[in-house]
Amino acid sequence: MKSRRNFIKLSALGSAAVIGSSCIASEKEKHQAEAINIPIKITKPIVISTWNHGIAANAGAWEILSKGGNALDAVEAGVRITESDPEGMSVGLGGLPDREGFVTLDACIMDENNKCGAVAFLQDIEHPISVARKVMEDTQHVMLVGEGAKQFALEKGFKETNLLTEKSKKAWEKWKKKSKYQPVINSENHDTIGLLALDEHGNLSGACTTSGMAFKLHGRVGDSPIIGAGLFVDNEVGAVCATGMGEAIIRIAGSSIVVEMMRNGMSPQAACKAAIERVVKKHEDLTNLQVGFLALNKYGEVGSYSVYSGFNYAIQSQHQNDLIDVEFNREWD
Ligand code: SD4
Repeated sequence: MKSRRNFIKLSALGSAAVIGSSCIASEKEKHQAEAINIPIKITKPIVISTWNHGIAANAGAWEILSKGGNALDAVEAGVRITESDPEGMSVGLGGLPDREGFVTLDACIMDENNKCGAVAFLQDIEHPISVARKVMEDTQHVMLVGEGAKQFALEKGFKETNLLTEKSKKAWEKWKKKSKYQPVINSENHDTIGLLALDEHGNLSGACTTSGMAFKLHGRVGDSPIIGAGLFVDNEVGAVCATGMGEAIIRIAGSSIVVEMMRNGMSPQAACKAAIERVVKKHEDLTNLQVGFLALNKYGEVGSYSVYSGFNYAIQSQHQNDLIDVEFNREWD
């Protein structure tokens, strides 16, 4: 897939907002400005999310954010749209199954108070993100998995749903003929959805939800439900989500290190790039090893970087509604 460093304008909503590292001031300058009470330009509310399906998800989140709603409600509402889309074969309903033919889902959510909830290896429930939120709000735990997560969801009133669509079943049957165990990423330009929002009140939240790698081993869990890997939010600093080969993201505690790099003064763009450079450095064999990070800081500045070309994200604010191709370390052949 060839890279396009341009971005696609989805609608003209007035003057362009500042994107990525090219904006306003360094962290140090901002802190100095804050200390002497110089107002800092903050882009809020704003929502960003991974891949093409982020456009529809952002629109759902924007419904809430634009009316002064909170980031937590917005991130949940946004990714629920992707979870319900049977055409998306990497999230929720219609997700590609594991190699035994089971659709197993991973999701997590995190709010501005470092509260978080997650589910992993969850089956037959259309909205794992909402189950993750219930884990966060109604239990003393952070993560529930497998049968326990499903039982919890049913107790909370979620309905059992067959998530394996005819289209995904056919794709699995085709795959079974060769049964080549090769994780599939960057496929058809839509994958895990990670969505981050900064609301009008200046609070950040994030959500991440996926059916994981297509035709994975039964029981495999990726980075997406793991707080600090697939998602991390610190309201003092920023929010980060990841997409791509979950194992590589977990190995470097991906999203949390991007947040820490921003805490230490890096722009979202520089922090995502540095984390990708770490992924590259730590893996000898980069064949098919796509990883992308997407970051939003508390000033509403955005950054993103990936190992290979082909990753993009959607952004929506009062100033823009765009799909942006991400900078990368190398070309996808
Ligand atoms: C996983 N990170 O399960 C997910 C898959 C993904 O883009 O994000 N693909 O490893």
